[in-house]
Amino acid sequence: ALPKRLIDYRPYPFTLKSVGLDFTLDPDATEVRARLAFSPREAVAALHLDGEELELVSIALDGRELASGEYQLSKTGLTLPADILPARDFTLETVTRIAPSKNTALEGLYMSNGMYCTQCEAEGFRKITFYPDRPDVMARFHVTITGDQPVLLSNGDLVANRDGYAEWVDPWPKPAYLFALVAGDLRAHSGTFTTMSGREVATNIWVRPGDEDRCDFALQALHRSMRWDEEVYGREYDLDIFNIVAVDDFNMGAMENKGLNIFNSKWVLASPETATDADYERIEGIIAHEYFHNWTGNRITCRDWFQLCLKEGLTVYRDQQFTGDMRGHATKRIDDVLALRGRQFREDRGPLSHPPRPDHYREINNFYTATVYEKGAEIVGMLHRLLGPDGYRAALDLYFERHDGQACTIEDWLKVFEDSSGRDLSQFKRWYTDAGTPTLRVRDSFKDGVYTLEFEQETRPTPGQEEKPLRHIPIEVGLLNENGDEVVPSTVLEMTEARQSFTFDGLATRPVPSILRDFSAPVRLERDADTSELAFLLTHDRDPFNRWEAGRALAQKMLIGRVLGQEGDRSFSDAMGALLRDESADPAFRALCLNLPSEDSIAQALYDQGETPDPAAIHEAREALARDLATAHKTLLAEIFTKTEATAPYSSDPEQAGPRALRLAVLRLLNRIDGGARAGALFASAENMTESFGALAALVQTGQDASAMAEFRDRWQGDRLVMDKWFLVQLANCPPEMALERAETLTGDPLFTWKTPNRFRALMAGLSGNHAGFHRADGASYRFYADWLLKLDPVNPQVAARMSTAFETWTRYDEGRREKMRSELERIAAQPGLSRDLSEMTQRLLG
Ligand code: HT7
Ligand code: ZN
Repeated sequence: ALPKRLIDYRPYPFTLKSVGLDFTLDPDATEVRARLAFSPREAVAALHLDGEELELVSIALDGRELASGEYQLSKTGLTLPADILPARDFTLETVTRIAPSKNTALEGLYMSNGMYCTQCEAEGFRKITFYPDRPDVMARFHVTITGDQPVLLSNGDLVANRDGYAEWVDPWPKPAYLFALVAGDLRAHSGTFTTMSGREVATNIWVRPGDEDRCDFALQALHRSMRWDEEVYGREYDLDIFNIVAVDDFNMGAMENKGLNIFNSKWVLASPETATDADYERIEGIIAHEYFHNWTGNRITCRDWFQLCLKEGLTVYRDQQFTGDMRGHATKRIDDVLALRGRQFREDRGPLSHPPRPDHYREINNFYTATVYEKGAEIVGMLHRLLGPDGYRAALDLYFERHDGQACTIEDWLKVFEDSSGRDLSQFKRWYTDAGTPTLRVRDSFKDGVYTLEFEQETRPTPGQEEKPLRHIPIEVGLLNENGDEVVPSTVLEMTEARQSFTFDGLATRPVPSILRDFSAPVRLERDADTSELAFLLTHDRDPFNRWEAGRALAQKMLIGRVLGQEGDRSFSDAMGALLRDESADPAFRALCLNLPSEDSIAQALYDQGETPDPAAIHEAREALARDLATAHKTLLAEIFTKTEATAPYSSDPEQAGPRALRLAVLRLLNRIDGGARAGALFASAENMTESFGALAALVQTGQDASAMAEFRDRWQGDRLVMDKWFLVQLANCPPEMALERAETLTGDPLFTWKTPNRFRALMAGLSGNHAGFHRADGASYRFYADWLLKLDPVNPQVAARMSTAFETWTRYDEGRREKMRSELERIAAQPGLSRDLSEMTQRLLG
């Protein structure tokens, strides 16, 4: 199929005044009666409705049954020619039949553990009924559900409910991708929330029987999110009920359907015994994210799918702010930058690089990417930094006032910022339209009390974009004197030229610069800072992000030096020693500093420097550095390990989670020299999943984990979420030479229910997350992985396509590995009947 292009956008020629949907549920033959009330916007236009894999039972125009010659039915939809349509308002009524029990792709209406549920974003609604399935067609929905399930849910407010029948009316016009239906034997964990204007909202978390006692954290997180959106953005919830449903079979994390969010159960259910601190934080963040979509995504939606980052970038930015407010801004920023570099920079450096607002695609499901989400959020953060807090809030107020109820574009969004601030953002817009991560090179000089920072920006060509016009880059900078005092406080420099100098005068001595504070722009900063300067910043910088960044740069220097066979020095080890002794520093922050860069990020750094990464050498170097660090500080580390032992009952609050994170970071180091003794003891005594799983992960690293793994499996085999962890950790963390063999064995485990996305992802991400194990020189892991993608593709193309990104770095490596990955990709591409999803991915990966 030809790609869809942004420039081909045309408004839909009809408005849809109302939608009535009647569902009669049946696993093999659900009947959907749809009444669509249209009003023509253009004099003469054919009516096209999207529809896929639907059986059309009947069709009537204004009550008149149509004969088969009066319309055209194709694999992609239904068209009524202009000449049979009245020039006034009309109603089209169709009856279609679908088979939810046969829907393994989990798009449209499907079944999970006997429960009906839907996933309509991006283009799933067309698998439910014939409809203009595009986000700029917004309508009010009235839904009835007939079925023998005890709980029948849809969007909006419940207006009728009796045995086997429910009726839902959503007063807010919405695009079809926000439609949802759930039916099943579900239990609610319920609460109420009083909005800022005093309205009572019923809040429910719906789960399978038996899971009710793992919902309260999610419910409280929802209430915190609702309050936060009122306080920080002035946004109030707009229905009388807010439902969240947890399902086990789900292609992504969660979905923001109006008033009826559907979640992967992994991101709802939590108890101290089964969820880690990281899970708790993530659950809170995802609950917030989906809730925040109610305004940024639902009330104001996207005109077309090219504008996806309009809702996703903004909503990610909002959930990042929220988590920062709940749990601490410094550590949240570091986590977000780690994720951005680990996923988005990686994506941007390879064949899948694309702009946050792409201008063409074949399969939109392939564009729910780190670039759209995480880079999209960075762009919103840059706007916030450029305009300041008041300017940002004024722009957002105007956005909600001007565009409520509309389907918008990035142009609309930027215009709001321009109008409210009076600034010209035409150069800034390139962050949305251009792909690639700019490199920012810095040089400095000092003469007669004047300090000069000279910046140079460059962006490499990316697929389809050879020319790279200059970006508008906010660079937050502070200057420190030799005592560590801030002589120039944080200021935002705005770079718009290819080369640009900024001067600071009246300085007594040459300052130490702290550049790109708080990671003020998603760029790669290149600066030749020596190790003493980095150690100085790690100790003195007021900006916590740059303190951490200095430590990271030291670690990276050390690791790259080792891989390249250079002599190391003690600077990193000394700096970490100082940090370990600094009890005034936040434990969570110290934990982040102690975590060594991942093997994948070391490979990326080497590649960026023009070197060919050797996965085995990288693994060795990282292990050796961890061992050396542990040996150099073993007494101090052991003291911290003892001191951070919790005495209070478990809570996932940052006050407890921080020291726990430090304790586990310390454990991972000591584990390298104590033969797993501490990890074994902790595994035996742990009373919460954070420590139990942390200890297990450490044991896996030694390769001596067989009995712990068996014990863990015995205890948790009945718990699908904990078992996903079990599948993942034993592959991601094991010695690389064991990874493939373990993966092969695990695929034979009766608990490897590979059609369940969470389970498939756990195993495959475990293998691909073991950098040296996945990139074995003989290419055997590549073959195994590709075989499984091919097996999954006919069942669930979305997940297969998404998982193919394990190959996105193939151009980084040596000839041998490149050839092997290329030939696996070619083998996939040549598979007869390959899905559009996986076919687009392999073609883009091959370039
Ligand atoms: N907006 C939601 C995206 C989503 C999705 C997309 C494609 C296929 C399945 C999906 N499930 C959810 C989630 C979000 O960003 O909030
Ligand atoms: Zn989202």
